[in-house]
Amino acid sequence: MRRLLVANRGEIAVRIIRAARDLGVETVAVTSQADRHALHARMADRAVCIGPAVAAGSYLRKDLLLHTALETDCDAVHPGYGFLSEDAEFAAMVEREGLVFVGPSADAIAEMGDKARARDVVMSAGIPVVPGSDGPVDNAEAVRDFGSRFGYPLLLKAKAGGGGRGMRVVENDAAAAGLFTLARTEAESSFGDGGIYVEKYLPQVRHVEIQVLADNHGHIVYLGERDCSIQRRHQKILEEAPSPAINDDLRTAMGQAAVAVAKTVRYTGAGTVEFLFDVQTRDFYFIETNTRIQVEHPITEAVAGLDLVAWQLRIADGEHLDLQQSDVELRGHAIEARITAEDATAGFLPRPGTIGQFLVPSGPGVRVDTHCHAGASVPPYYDSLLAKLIVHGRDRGEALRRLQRALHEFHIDGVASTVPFHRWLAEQPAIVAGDYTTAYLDHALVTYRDTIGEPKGAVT
Ligand code: MV4
Repeated sequence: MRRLLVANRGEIAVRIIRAARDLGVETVAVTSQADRHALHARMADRAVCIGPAVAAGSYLRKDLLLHTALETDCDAVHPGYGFLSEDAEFAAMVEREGLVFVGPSADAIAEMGDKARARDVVMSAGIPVVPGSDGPVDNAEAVRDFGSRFGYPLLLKAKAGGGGRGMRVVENDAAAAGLFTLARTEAESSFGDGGIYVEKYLPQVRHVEIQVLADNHGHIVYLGERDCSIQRRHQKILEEAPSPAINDDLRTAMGQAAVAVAKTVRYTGAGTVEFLFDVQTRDFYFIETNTRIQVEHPITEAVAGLDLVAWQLRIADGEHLDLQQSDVELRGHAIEARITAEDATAGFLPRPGTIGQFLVPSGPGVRVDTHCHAGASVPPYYDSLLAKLIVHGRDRGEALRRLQRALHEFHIDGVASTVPFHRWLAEQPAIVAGDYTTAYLDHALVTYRDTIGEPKGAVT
């Protein structure tokens, strides 16, 4: 691989350019009109402006991306995360033009992209899934049947969804019809596919995902887990590796299950198998597989001592994994805080604009992945991620102290940021104790609003 098209923007584009450069691979960046002076455009060997600010006219334009890759004589395309990273058609288009798509095959993406089908495939491999419907359901009657068999609450999920998009909790029979219609129409408009499947809703769970790495020669390893339970409206806020709730036996069992899932679709590249961990029963259940590099990959890099993006490129270039499962050694503890341009004192409203001061933390065990700098513009067209603060320590206590230190060194003004919110969160007893579930943050946000005295009527 000599030259790589980076089909993304922001911090992940910067991240991919760095990994490529470390491997001696040249990079071509693409930008929208709004990103012409962005850091990723300045860092790449070449930058091509491909369209207007709106993603639909630029970063999502498969034809323009492919044309640019061919025009600049690239050998491969890295999609990053979001945008086209899990678009099987784009992967197929890239491969059809003789370029390498840095990710799994289009078939693997398609198979894991249908969340209902993924459940069936995984269930047939003997891996535990949440009790749920066999494939999509056609009407509310089927939902009520399921409710009478398995009990409420239930969760309606879009088969073309994922990441919590299009999920609806059904509390009882009476609510089934309305919510089914709502979920179906939302899925139809959001994903062009109204298919809905049903699962038993597990309220007291942790969201624990396993990182897998597979080469094109049949070698697969798992690299431990990440606990991503601290989410607001399915946007992850804080992630950590390892999970405070998982011991070695569970880690091995979930890791082996994740490798088995990867094998069902002959997975290649970096992938993440998501589970729910029921803290009461200590059972885990497969929920979905993400066929892309994830935002939170740096905490796995910190504890495993690997460069996952470099491995994506090396695997795409045909390299063999040079490590067996027995070589994988997870050391210490890492935590990531996602810093976004949102005002946590006003219901996390996005507040784009121009960055003024941008003082970044550093020192032992501190990493900041960002595309931002003083004077940079934060456009309103894309997600509001400003930076990822990743800390690593010998144990969870040291990682937490480092997180608190680094957050107090971090200063951003000119745009709103969630740094003040993260300073507060990092000191909350449940976070300090590592004792939280997916239900934690919604309640904690009520406390936060009281703490800062936000007007009660504000958008939550
Ligand atoms: C669930 C669940 C509970 N029960 N499925 C959220 C995103 C996607 N990865 C799957 N997710 C969940 N699926 C069942 N059957 C809980 C989550 C979940 C969650 C749900 C509500 C609020 C925050 C959450 C954070 C992580 C996972």
